[in-house]
Amino acid sequence: MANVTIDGIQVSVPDGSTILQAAQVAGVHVPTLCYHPDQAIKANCRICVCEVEGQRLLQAACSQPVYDGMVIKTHSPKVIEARKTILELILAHHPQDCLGCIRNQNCELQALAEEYAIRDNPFEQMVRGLPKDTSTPSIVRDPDKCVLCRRCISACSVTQTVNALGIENRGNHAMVVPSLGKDLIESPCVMCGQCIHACPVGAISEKEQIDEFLAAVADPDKIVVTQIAPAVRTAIGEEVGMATGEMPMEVFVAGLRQIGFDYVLHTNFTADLTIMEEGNELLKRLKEGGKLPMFTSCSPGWINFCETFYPDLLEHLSTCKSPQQMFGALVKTYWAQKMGIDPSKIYSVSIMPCTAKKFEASRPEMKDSGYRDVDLVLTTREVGRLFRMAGIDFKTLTPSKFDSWMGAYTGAAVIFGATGGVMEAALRTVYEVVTGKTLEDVNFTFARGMEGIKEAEIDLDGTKVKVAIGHGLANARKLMDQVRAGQSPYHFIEIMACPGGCIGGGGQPLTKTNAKRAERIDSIYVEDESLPIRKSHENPEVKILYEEFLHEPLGHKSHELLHTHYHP
Ligand code: HC0
Repeated sequence: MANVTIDGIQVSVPDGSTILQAAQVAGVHVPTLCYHPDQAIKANCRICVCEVEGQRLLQAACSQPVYDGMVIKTHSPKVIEARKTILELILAHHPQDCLGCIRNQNCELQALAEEYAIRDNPFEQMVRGLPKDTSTPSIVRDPDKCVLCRRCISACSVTQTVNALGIENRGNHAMVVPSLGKDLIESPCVMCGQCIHACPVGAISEKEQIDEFLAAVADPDKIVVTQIAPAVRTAIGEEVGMATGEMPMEVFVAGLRQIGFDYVLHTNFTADLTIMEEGNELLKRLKEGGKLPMFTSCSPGWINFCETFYPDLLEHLSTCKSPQQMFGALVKTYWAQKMGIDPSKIYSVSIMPCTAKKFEASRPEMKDSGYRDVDLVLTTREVGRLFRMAGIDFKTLTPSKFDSWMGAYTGAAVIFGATGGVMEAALRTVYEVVTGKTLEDVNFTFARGMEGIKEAEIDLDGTKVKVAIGHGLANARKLMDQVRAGQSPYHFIEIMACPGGCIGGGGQPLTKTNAKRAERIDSIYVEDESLPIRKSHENPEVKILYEEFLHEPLGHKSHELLHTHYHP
């Protein structure tokens, strides 16, 4: 242990701790910018510099290890002057358009400028005037705003092993650029949006489509219908001043009606439907000798990753469309018929935790209903903005129920939002289908939690099925390399592109920590346990859908509307 003194406070910390870690133990705030709690230390911004007694040069708190007897000043006049100069230099290269920036009031650089009372910048403004990269349907890059912290590069290369971003040139000319091309669309970017969570400023953001939504709501010829992804409710409250998980579902629904949706339905309905189709597909492959292991196919960042890096393994993917796209295909066919609504008037908007969902909805083949199946995808953050714009007071809002025919859901659908949830939901159904017995304890706890790869062997009355779960694409890569090498022991693998699953999706309220992801996951399982039905095959509206329209899982209509193919 090392005994150190920080701003007069004595603390004892493990050997090898950094000044920043020791400051955290002492309860002393040291500002940071390039530092990210989930990433390796970069120490390139120098905002965290501190004064160490006996040393001439200021030291970066994020990288400098402490030693026994070290005396540190985190806010001496010399330190404050250095931090102000660093900030002024960064701001001299940064556009001063905070009012119109997507990160206004949620920007680490803006917060630092306020913290250090930066007013008149003595350095001349030298913004480069680089064009925005709007080449993907999901993510926008504004290179002028980049502060070169490299957090996006770390998220993309280490967390996701995608390597779509790199650094070009050195010194004043250094730039974060898409690899292999000029624009992001030419790079291997899978559009997961983890770089957005990592970015401290507005240099990378979702492709905001609030104006398209407002135009649709204002159009009297459009019937605006929404679906809400399983992971959204747990986090939407964070956008409007509530705690994680605090927003009750029916209050959320009431809020959506307030901002102009004509009908509020649920992706959870098609999550239950996915289990019916995917569970039966797995059983068919097990019985008839199809490609195994079978991979889940609902996370579009994961699909992009598989298509880009493992095109030789595409046949392992379930042919099921994601619940978002199953919903899109059904809302303009089955639901329109049932409601007596002209499908050409339906404007189908999904609310998703995911930036890659915007890309998925725009895939040319996603129009099996005869129309664009999903017209618009809004992220959780965009809906948060719409709620704030509408000035909704969620404390006084009268709760409202989902609309019929595609609004009912079970606990199994709710848990899709967390890593392991699709697997657990599938097992709840597959067990009962295979054994014909009632599953008394529906909790497959091996599937839960933030461990990168989880696995188990499930006994289905004598039939042993080996399953694995990976979240975050670095973990997916490990599982995929095993499959490619012919060494995978599994029959069924769930992959979600984002750490924690969809609760950590690129469109969720910004977060940097696994602690926040775990909190969202906890709230998902609380909701699951609170529901009267927790098995997908018991969803009453899904039963009606099969009776009246689809007739059977993997049947002709299902193949037409609910299944797809992938592109190498
Ligand atoms: Fe997900 Fe989904 S669970 S991918 O994470 O399967 O985004 O929440 O909407 O479609 O249902 C995201 C979340 C979904 C889909 C569902 C799946």
